[in-house]
Amino acid sequence: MTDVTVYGFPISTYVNVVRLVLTHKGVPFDFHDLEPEMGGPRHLELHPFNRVPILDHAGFRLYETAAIAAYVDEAFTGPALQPTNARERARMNQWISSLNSYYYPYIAFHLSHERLIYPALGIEPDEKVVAVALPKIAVGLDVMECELAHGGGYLIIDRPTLADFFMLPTMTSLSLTPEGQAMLTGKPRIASWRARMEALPSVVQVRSMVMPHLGKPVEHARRWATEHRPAVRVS
Ligand SMILES: N[C@@H](CCC(=O)N[C@@H](CS)C(=O)NCC(=O)O)C(=O)O
Repeated sequence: MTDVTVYGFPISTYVNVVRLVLTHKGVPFDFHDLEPEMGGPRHLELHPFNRVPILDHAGFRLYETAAIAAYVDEAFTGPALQPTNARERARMNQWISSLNSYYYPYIAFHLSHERLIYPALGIEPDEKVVAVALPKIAVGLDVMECELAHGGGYLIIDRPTLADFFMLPTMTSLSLTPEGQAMLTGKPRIASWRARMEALPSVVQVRSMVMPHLGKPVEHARRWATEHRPAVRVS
């Protein structure tokens, strides 16, 4: 029995951040697959901005991954995932904000949608969108490779924090594209960090939930091609 439910679709990057955080904290939860209801009245009642994930804890509903992750860390026992030191906590929040602003948009919305999501639906990739993303992704990887020199094997301290769990699904998504594989070559600290993260029992458990869905078409994503495909400027 559990009073925690995560709503989302199975391969969603942000949904998997929440599943990782809950699993690492040892919090049992149900997963409600919203794929058939995405954009419909039931989904919009849960999330007025038409996104996922949504968390329900005993009737307390929350959306926005950063809010959910901090709530889960504070509302449940299990390993603390936010440093108490003000500077370390600030760095963790800097990573979460950077993921939202500089990594996820170019890696997910640009590269992974064009290379993985649209082709699985028979939609032609837009090479201009990919071309715009690649230099932005390269900057992000350089920053991460450099920052990993200072931590104790993880992004902030010598154990995983929310920052590591925010970054992992997006970096995995990158590694599934040919361009991502090429860009990740020659980034030894990122490779060690990914190997360390992948060895965590919580990550192994969540990965087994996601694997059966990889490569399968995400039907509601057909709408993304017209609704929120990045507009690129051709110079
Ligand atoms: N700011 C939101 C972003 C969530 C988000 O963009 N989720 C994606 C999946 S990874 C989504 O809902 N996509 C569905 C859609 O755009 O139709 C958060 O942090 O939770």
